[in-house]
Amino acid sequence: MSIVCFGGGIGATRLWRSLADGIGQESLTLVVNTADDLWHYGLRVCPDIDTVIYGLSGKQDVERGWGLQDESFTAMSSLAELGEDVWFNLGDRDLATHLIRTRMLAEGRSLTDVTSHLAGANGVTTRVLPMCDEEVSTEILEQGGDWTSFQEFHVRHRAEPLVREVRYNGIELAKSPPAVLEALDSASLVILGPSSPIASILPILSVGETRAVMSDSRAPVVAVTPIVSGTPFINPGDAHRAKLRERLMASVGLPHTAYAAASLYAGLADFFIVDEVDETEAPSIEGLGMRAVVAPTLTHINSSSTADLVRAVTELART
Ligand code: FO1
Repeated sequence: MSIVCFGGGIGATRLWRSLADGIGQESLTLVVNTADDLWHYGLRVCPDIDTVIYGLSGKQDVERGWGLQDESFTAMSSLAELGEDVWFNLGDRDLATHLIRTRMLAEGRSLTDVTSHLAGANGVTTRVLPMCDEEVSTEILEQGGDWTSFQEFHVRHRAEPLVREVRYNGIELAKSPPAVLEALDSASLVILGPSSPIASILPILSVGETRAVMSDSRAPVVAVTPIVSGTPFINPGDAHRAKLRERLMASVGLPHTAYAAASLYAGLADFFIVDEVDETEAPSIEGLGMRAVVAPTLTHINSSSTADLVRAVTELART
């Protein structure tokens, strides 16, 4: 069984780890959003790619949700001592990843090659592919403000401002990497992971012919809801990410509901996995032309549900 998974960082990685444990890392190909990426002090930082690699390697600081365990921020403190406005924190161990990536890109290697190297260096055998090798940057037009980079909106402004518009700068020049298209051709299942639809899934679907090839492939497409109503936030990061999702959904006139997320995948997803607490939305989701599958999706809150979610997903590969 070969499963191709589309997703962003933290939310998706929780499901990828469960799937890797359930069916084996070698059965998964992860296509990761790179529209969150940024240049920071001359280093190329790829938050979603690094979150996926760190998460699968077991080195991720799960509490923080990004970066590495046992991390220190000495370099950041030194920058602050020199009068810098430090708003985006790169840990001392995390810096090694960005130094290697920046050097390899400067040598002319593709982001696909760099990512494969970094996954291997971290002992990750799952294929981790960037959505494209070209630079794409999500930008946010804040209410009463200017166009802001995604990370400045998300981290510096804490996703507080209302959002008027979102754009993916450079998306028109982005091409679907051959490795992504080959993975889709041989997939027995495609999963749209529980990530922010607008910040993480739609950028991937907007690259080149990725969406068309996915539609034409015989593999069923399963979307896993990124939104579960009434979710207890186990850490401030989850509340922050929920606010980010909500602001971005509102920018396209959508409420922060499972049905609204499903509506963004109409015409593409064959199945939509909705959490048990939102079971009442299942009939309206089916009205979008996709089968609603009710399953526990908050595996990070009650890990006992992990096996049920993995089973629900993998059973769809056999349909
Ligand atoms: N998120 C924060 O809220 N504050 C940070 O200072 C921060 C730094 C950071 C550095 C590397 C990295 O890979 C991720 C980092 N993140 C930080 C998380 C990041 O904003 C998110 O992982 C995604 O971009 C949004 O899902």
